[in-house]
Amino acid sequence: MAKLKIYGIAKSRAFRTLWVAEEAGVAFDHIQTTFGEDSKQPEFLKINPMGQVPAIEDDGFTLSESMALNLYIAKKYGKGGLYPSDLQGEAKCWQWAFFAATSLERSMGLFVANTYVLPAEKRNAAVAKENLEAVKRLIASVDAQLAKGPYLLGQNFTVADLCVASVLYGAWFNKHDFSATPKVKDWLERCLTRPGAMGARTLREAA
Ligand SMILES: N[C@@H](CCC(=O)N[C@@H](CS)C(=O)NCC(=O)O)C(=O)O
Repeated sequence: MAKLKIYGIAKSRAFRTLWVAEEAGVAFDHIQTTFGEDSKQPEFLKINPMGQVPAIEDDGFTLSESMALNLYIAKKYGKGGLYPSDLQGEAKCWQWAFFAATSLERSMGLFVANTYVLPAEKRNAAVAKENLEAVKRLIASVDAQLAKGPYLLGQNFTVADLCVASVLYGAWFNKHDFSATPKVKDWLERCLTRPGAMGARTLREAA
């Protein structure tokens, strides 16, 4: 069986894929495709026709979308409860993966775009403010969940934690003031200092 291939530099959303692969303990080849020209080349478009990273190739099977990659790799290769074995636990992982991608990441992206990324004349302060408030509310909902147990699904770290923590890491770790949500602050620290996360962080922070 061919080794799992992960496409995408660690500074991209491929950070998530590298982290989940480290957590699952699966051997992989890291192909450092950039999200510029590299990801628009015909060879890469065969892997991901959307021309985006991350993407994987797993023994002839191709997949893209970072949250789908997290769930697939955790389910296929994870051990020790990284991916719950019961349907309800599994569905909770889907819930947090969708939350991370469609609520948290969306609002974070709109805030960041309208605060730093867009040229000054294109930034919309009202959109930035509205989305910062949304992000705070979403983080507060994670904090409320963590009042019930040390991890999102209860006692143990799962791919649900990885989906949410990896989105928060991208733009917020070390920058956002988490003092209003101390459980999230503590949980993020625990998630992002796991050996699996440190492996992916080393790749990202050195890049
Ligand atoms: N929803 C996708 C978004 C992927 C995405 O936007 N990737 C960026 C890098 S982090 C990219 O490849 N951008 C280049 C482009 O969109 O052309 C996911 O979560 O994987």
